[in-house]
Formats: sequence, structure tokens, C-alpha cells
Amino acid sequence: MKTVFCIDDNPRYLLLLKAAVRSLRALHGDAAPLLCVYGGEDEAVMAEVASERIPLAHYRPRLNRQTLPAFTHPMIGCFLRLELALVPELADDDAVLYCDSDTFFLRPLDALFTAPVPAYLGMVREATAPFYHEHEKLAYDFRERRYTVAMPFPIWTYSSAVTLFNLARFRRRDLVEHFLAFSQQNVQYIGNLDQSLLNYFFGKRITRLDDCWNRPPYQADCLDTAHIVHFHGPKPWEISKPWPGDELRINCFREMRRRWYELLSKKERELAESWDGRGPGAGQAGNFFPAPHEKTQLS
Ligand SMILES: [Mn+2]
Repeated sequence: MKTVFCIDDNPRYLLLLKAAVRSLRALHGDAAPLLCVYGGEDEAVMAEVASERIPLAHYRPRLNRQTLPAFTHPMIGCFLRLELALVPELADDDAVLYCDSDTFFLRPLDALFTAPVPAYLGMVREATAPFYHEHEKLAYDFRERRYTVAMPFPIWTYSSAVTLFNLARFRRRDLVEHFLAFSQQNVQYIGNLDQSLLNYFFGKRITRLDDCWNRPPYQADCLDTAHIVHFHGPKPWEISKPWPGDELRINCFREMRRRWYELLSKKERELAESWDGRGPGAGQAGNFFPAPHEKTQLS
């Protein structure tokens, strides 16, 4: 099964991607199947991805600056993962493992790749309480018919940072087209962008994956149990700036940061260190997106 990453033009994503891919190759060999889906137009980014020998799919997403409202534009790259079933380079793949670029691989992925593919998609639950949304249902129009999606109350939040997509299922009976119509017409009602769209549309059809497949460094058991580490919240270089909300640089953060830096060259380390304390910047990789209905959301 391919491991798939999505990036846009933020240089921070590019460095995160390189580290993630190096950690994947360290565990699964140089020939580990993977793909980087790129939603931008910058030749320099494409050249850098190629120099790391990462197969690239240059894809123009349907959910883009023309079709989505302005408030989503700083984080527009997060929607790319929702369209993987339409990416031509994945046309022969029935299932893929999508990973955020702010992940890296600590232990092998075999158990995930050999398990039955989820009916729709598989994700890990976030360590937050279930909640009720102010909207009981959301609706969308598709091919001149109106459809209603009941919110899966109580809503458990699954993290979209690591998502095992059953692409064959998404392509059947226009499911991906329905989902994109729902996404485009409801993005203004949801709390946390791509993640809420997946959580609300698929709801109870989401297959829960074991926590080891998406473990944040601030969890005490991250070092002992994680197969995939996810820098949920502060990114590895963010050590001096106070983090809004809860302090998340605890438990395994320092150790995971150390291991992540080990994946970089000296020049790359200096580049990452230069980002500390510089603030989020446009299209930042360390999104902090305040959600109206959910507790602090961290990408
Ligand atoms: Mn993330």
C-alpha cells in the first residue's frame, strides 16, 4: 500500500515531508511505495521533491481558492487529502495510507498494511470528549437533488492526520463526488476544516484505528507505543514561543523533536531552527485554528 503525503507551497511542509519520507525508508526500505500530492505551481518545490526521489503527483484540486471561502485560504492545503480518490496517479490504488507531513515513522507499518481495509476510512480518535454540534443536520445539493446528513451525535473527533482511505469505496456510486459537494457547501458550518468534513460526513462509518498509528509526542506513552508520531500542536522547531491553550511540549516532545532533527542534514537543521519563534507565517504548517464548536484544534 502506498503512503501518501500532501503538500502546498509552504517550505515548512517540504522539510517535514523529507523527514517523514526518510523515516519511512529507514523502516521499509528505499523502495517503499509512496506518493507526494502537490497542489501548488512552484517548479522549485517540484524540483526539491524530485531531488529527494519522491514520486510526485501534480494535482489541481477542485476544492481551491476559487471554490472555497476566503477564511479557508491560509490552510487550503489541508483539503487536498479529501480528493485522493480523484488523483490520476492513484487510479490503480484501492487503498492508501494518507499521512500529514508533520508525522514520522518510529516503528513499522506492516500491521496496518496487512489488516482488512476499512469499509470507508480508518482514523485514530483524538483524546477529546465527544460533543454536540449546533447543527443537527447538514444538507447539500448534488445533481439537482438535495441530500441531508445527520450529525453523528455524540460526535467523537477522529484525527485526519493519519487516514487509511478505501479509495475503491470512495469511487463507487460517486461517493467522492457526494462528499466534495457536501464539503464545498458546508465548509462554513464546520469547526476544523478537512477533519470536521470527514468526521461529519462519514460519522459512524469511520473505522477506529489503534492509537499507535497516530500518537502525539505530548502523550506519555508515545515513545513506547507509537508507530506513527504526529506533531499535533507544536512542530519540532517550536520551542520558545508560548503555545496557545494547553502546554503541549511535555512528556515525549523533547525526545521526538530530537529524533526528528536526526533525520535532517546540518543545513536543514539550521533552517528548521531559524523558524522557531518566528510566528506562524502565511500558510503555516503549525496551524492553530480556533473552532467555534470544538475545543482547541491543532492540525
Ligand atoms: Mn498535522
